[in-house]
Amino acid sequence: MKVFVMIPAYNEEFTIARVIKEIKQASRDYRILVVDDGSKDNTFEVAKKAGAHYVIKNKKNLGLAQAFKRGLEECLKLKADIIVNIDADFQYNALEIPRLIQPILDEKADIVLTDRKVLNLSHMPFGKKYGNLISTLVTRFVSGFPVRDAQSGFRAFSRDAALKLNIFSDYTYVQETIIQAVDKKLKILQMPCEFRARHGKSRLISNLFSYAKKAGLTIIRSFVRYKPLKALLTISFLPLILGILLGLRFLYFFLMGDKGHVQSLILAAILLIIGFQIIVLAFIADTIGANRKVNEELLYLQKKKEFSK
Ligand SMILES: Nc1nc2c(ncn2[C@@H]2O[C@H](COP(=O)(O)OP(=O)(O)O)[C@@H](O)[C@H]2O)c(=O)[nH]1
Ligand SMILES: [Mg+2]
Repeated sequence: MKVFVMIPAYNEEFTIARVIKEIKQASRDYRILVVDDGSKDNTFEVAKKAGAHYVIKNKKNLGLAQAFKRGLEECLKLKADIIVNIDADFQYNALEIPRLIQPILDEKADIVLTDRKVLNLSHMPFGKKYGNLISTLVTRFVSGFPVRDAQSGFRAFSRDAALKLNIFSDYTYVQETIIQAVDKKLKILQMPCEFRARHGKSRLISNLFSYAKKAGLTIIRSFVRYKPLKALLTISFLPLILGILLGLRFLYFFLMGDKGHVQSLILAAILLIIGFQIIVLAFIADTIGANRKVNEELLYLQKKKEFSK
């Protein structure tokens, strides 16, 4: 079994060597791949010197999700059987990797996620803690999977799961991969993990509002992409219910002999038309979704062949 540990990194010269050292401590057999995403510091050189087996560099900063995608593809090309993703900032404990990959080795899971138990972390600021919680709850609603920590980057994937996942976002892959994995009926397990305090500022989150905006948009797009029927039918509820209530109100007055309230009748009609149109859109989107499924299956077969052993 070839285990690859990949590390997406952006300006992490101060911590990447420690992460690599810890991975080697966990096992000398793990292959280490660093994706330096156009760092402006010496991440690339430091990673090489620390003994990473493969260090690839994007000329330009393409964003974490694209670096993650490239990392997965490189590991697949290098014939990985299991791919572990760990961050470059030494927040996760690499000594936990053997425990993380065990369910995949035992063929009990396709993906293993970790739970940092953010609410119990004294070193995580209040805003980030609750931002994490909200994002996890939204991902839970969208995916229908009881995820406990949707933002944890410490994860393990079987080769087959890595072949099946397609990343579209530029910014963050964490929620998108969960929503997709559920859609693809992959077996997901979760386990608690250690999460240390960060040295230096977050490279991903400059401020919580911009994170909420970007991650929120990614989640909504994944929702509409993977669950078009559920997403659009949910949206259609609002105009439909308002339209029905207004219509009933008009009917009540009408039956009581009051011939007024024409404005609410017009508004009710508009709301009902909007609601029904969204339902029609939902079915069109669902049909397009069926096409996406066929395309993704073809892509999976193609990748499997291309990256085959
Ligand atoms: N490849 C790549 N990695 C990034 C980028 N931004 C952040 N990272 C890495 O993603 C991981 C998580 O980022 P981090 O700043 O720790 O986010 P936080 O822990 O959620 O605050 C770290 O390993 C970062 O080096 C980026 O633009 N590209
Ligand atoms: Mg971090």
